[in-house]
Amino acid sequence: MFVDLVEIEVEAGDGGNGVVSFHRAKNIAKGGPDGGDGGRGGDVAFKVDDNLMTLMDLKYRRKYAAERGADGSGGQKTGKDGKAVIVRVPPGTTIYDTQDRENLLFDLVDDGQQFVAVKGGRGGKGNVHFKSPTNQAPREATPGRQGEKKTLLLELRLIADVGLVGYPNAGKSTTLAVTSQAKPKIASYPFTTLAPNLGIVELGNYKSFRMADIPGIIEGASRGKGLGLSFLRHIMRTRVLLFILDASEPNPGEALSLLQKELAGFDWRLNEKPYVVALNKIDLVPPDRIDEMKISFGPDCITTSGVTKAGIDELKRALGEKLELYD
Ligand SMILES: Nc1nc2c(ncn2[C@@H]2O[C@H](COP(=O)(O)OP(=O)(O)OP(=O)(O)O)[C@@H](O)[C@H]2O)c(=O)[nH]1
Ligand SMILES: [Mg+2]
Repeated sequence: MFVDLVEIEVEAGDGGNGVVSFHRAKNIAKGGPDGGDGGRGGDVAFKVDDNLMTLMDLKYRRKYAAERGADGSGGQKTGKDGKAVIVRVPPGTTIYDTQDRENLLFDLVDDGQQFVAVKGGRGGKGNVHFKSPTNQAPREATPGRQGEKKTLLLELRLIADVGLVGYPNAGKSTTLAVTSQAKPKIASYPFTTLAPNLGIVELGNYKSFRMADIPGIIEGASRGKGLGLSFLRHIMRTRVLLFILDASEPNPGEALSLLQKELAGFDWRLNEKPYVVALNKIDLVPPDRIDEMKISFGPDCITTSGVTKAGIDELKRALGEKLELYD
């Protein structure tokens, strides 16, 4: 199952208490104060793990609480710090406070990157700290501070350079499959792809880019039709869009403007992104019609076939060039 949105509770550990204690020894009648401090509570942190692709694990466990710090003890012993909890998340996880959804707390991108979401409470002070010239036997110690608590919204936005956009059945997954090692499901019915796929497209000379395939979009998707537009969040951070149009359909030009309209309905910034158009399925189109379409779409349009692989190398090159141009 692909999970890209979860709400969870995180609770850092409270600090341990400082204690009141006095030094006791055989030949000392009244020893001085020796109550130690409490340990620090554990933090709850998030850490990027490149091997994860979804937030699924977090769907089944909604609460993460770290350990409390131990209380101090006599002999000026500080209590042990509470153990932290580290929650592993896929790259591209963005974290918001549910109380303030506009305010991005953190954007976790690189493998190993870590973010402390809630801090453990400080330990309290033992009575050893309260000794003064006028008070040699303080009976004062402070309790540990409370650990922070938050409810967080985690949203996954896949990290890719190029995002595939198109109507269902246009050949998006096929294009990903013939340009990368990815093996997405391909079938001759709409809405075959139900969750995003990622592939790495090799350009040679050690150059490559990441391409994301998402479910198809239909007219009215911004009003919830089909699978809706929520998957578009996965192409929000791509640098270039690749529109896949079915060239064997009567009006691919209209398909492009409808797609762009739906994108604008989700977030106008999507339409500001540079793009390349692939007129796909040209193996089903007579040559003179192909020439006609090439002229009307202009230079940023490549004619392709996922079946004969015509135009696929040219498409990879065009995407590579666009990415370099908008680096
Ligand atoms: N003739 C021909 N068929 C193609 C071409 N590309 C894809 N197809 C076929 O079109 C159908 C849909 O292909 P997909 O790659 O699953 O399309 P999609 O855009 O990912 O579809 P959804 O995931 O449903 O949105 C499959 O039967 C493919 O084999 C092509 O260039 N030529
Ligand atoms: Mg697909």
